[in-house]
Amino acid sequence: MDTSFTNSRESLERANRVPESHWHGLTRAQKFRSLELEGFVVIPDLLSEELVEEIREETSRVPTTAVDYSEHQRYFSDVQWTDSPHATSVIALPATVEFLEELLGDELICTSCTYAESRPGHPGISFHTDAQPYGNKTSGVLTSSPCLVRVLYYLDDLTPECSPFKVIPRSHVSLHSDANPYNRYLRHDDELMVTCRAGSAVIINQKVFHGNFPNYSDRLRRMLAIAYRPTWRGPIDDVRSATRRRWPVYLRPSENISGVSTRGTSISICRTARTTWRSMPRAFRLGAGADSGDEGMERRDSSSGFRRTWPRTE
Ligand SMILES: O=C(O)CCC(=O)C(=O)O
Ligand SMILES: [Fe+2]
Repeated sequence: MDTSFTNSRESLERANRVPESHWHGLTRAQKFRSLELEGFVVIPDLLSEELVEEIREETSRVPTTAVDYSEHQRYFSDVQWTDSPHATSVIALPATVEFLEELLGDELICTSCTYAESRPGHPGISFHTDAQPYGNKTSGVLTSSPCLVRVLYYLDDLTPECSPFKVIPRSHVSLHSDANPYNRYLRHDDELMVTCRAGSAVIINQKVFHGNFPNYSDRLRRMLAIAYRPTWRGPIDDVRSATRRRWPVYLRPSENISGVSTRGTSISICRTARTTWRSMPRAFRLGAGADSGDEGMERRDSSSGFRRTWPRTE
């Protein structure tokens, strides 16, 4: 029985990789299809280099906490309550908000804004889902909405050695008990390795099994993760509205949520967010346009040597 809890360096070379060029030039419909059917999509170059640099600077000041399994994987929740205007502005990033509003057909509620650091020596995050089934309270009531997407903005280049993202496409639609959201896996025959440049984002359905590979590089790998749900699909319990906080002009506490809970707050993005955002300094704006080109890709099944194409064409 293989009881290793990290992916070996050699195994990374055999990983099924999605060529970065695949994500450039996808139409919006193809992006929706990827997110809905495969459970994830990569949107390249959403944040400009200047904005990424500002966010790195702001998040270098937040007090991260290590996870129980490694000193090298660290988190800080609720970035929006710190003095981090650039990082907070990303919650209302027009390109993402427009994309998600169309995807979900509703106004958005932001349910979390988290910073994560995978330092050199990080062993990787095993496959898991961010979905918390009804009744589970370990991650707080906000993760209990049955319809949640997370936008994982990468602040450093993801390369095979520097904790690339990993995902099991379509795992979010499985009805099998293997897809029990409490399961964890180190590897899976259908897993994909996803690399991308700093400033790009991976958007996931919270139910898809995903994680990251180890950081065998000598550099930091940082991420700003922002979760959203459509307004109508609330969590299982009331959420406290954060009325006594100071709010940036483009955000406001959610008005449709009342009552008290022990944890968390929700944030609505004002209808005017996009115009306000556009009048912000240049550094806040989108990065340069992405290259186009929609190349197919090949993947190698590491166990059999059998080559398949991805994405699937059926
Ligand atoms: O670091 C990543 O790419 C994924 C992180 C993740 O899965 C999480 O924080 O829940
Ligand atoms: Fe996750």
